[in-house]
This record gives sequence, structure tokens and C-alpha cells, in this order.
Amino acid sequence: MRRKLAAGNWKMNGVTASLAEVEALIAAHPTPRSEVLLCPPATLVGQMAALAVGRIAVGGQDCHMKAAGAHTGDIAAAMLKDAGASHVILGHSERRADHAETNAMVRAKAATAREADLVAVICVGETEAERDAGSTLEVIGRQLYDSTPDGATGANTVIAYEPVWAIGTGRTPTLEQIAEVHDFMRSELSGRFGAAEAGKIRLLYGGSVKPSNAKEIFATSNVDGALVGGASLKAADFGAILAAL
Ligand code: G2H
Repeated sequence: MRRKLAAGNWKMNGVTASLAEVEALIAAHPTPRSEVLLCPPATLVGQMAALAVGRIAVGGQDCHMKAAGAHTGDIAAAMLKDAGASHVILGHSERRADHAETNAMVRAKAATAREADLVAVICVGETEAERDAGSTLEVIGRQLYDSTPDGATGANTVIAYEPVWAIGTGRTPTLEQIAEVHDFMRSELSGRFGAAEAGKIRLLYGGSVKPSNAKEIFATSNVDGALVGGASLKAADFGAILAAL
């Protein structure tokens, strides 16, 4: 049985004052019945981890594919780990678009994250043009295979399906569309890693998840939780999503 996971992606939002939202969330959910992960900007990872003290997990939003070295402005997986992170989001479509990240780069980052004992939250998702062209499953299959390193397990990998056209737009796929992709991803992972291990890898849905649609999305086939952007910035909204898990 997979434990549900609600992950918040703060993106490039949040300063120290924003941690008051995390305090409010923890106060309202002292013993969350499902796993909660928040991924703030890297500058807040250490402070958030100190505040959370194990009650919620904290993650980064990216790491470099190399373990260390001359890479100005980048952050290493081991640095996130050192600051208190347990997870790192990799291959978010905003990283793929803004920083030309390829599947091969995401795969290398995920391998480096695993070396640093971080769980990789690997994002995949089709564009609107790809969906309109009827190539969604082909695109997802290729991204999933090429972005996920060998040896993925339920303990070191989470997959997030985030259709690009649903991110921050208020638009969400139908439940049937979500189920189709999630069932397909489970099947693809089973073919590669075996049904037993693939059955332990959590598959999150992301893209305009909010309190009003969370419950039905969580009840959808092979959806093991959500990666939440905008609605993770306010404790009341994220708390309502947690309550729907
Ligand atoms: C998708 C999601 C979080 P939002 O990017 O990763 O953001 O919920 O704002 O669409």
C-alpha cells in the first residue's frame, strides 16, 4: 500500500517571513496522516527544515548533475541534504523550459541526488500541442524512461505527472485523462522495474491542484498524491488539500 504524499512547490516565491505559513500548517496538522513535503527556494531549505523538525519533509527544487565543482550559481544535492532536505524536485517543466534541461540531464541529476541520499521527485508532462497531436502517451513514455535512472525504487523515486498546459493556468485535465496517464506510467514502470517495485513508486499529479479539486484527483486511479504550486503557499489552502488526502 502506497502512502499518499502531498508535496508543495513554492517555486521562486517565499522569504523568511513566509515560514509563518509553515508554522501555521504544522500547528493545524500536528500529526498529518499522510506524508507532507514542502520544497521552498534553496535559501529557505535550512530554516524550513529546522522549523519542521521531522514533522514535514523538506526538499529542494533542483540540483546540479555533478556532485560538486566549479558551477557558479548552482546547488549540489549534498548541499540540500546538508541543509536538511530529504527530497529534490527534478525536471520540472519550468526548469526544462527556462534552463533547457533535457531528459538526459534530469536522469543524471536524479542519479546524483540518489548518491546524496535524496529522494528524486521526477517531473514529466506533455505540452498542449503534444496533447492536441495525440502524442501524450508517447511523450510521457519517453520522458519517463529517459529521465529516470536505472535502479529506481519506491524509496528513492517519486514521479510527478504535470501536463504543461495545466500548470498555473487554473485548467486541469479530466479525471479520465489523469487516470489514463497514471495507469500508463504504472505499466511502463512495471515493465522496466518489475511490478512489485513499480507498485511502490508514488505517482503524483500536479497542475492547478486546489482545495476544490483535490479530493476527486486523489481518488483517481494510480494517483498517490499531488505536487502543488500556487495552493501550497497558503497554509489554509494547503491544509485543505492535506485534509482531502
Ligand atoms: C505545477 C504546480 C506545482 P500549480 O507546476 O509543481 O504548480 O499548482 O501552481 O499549477
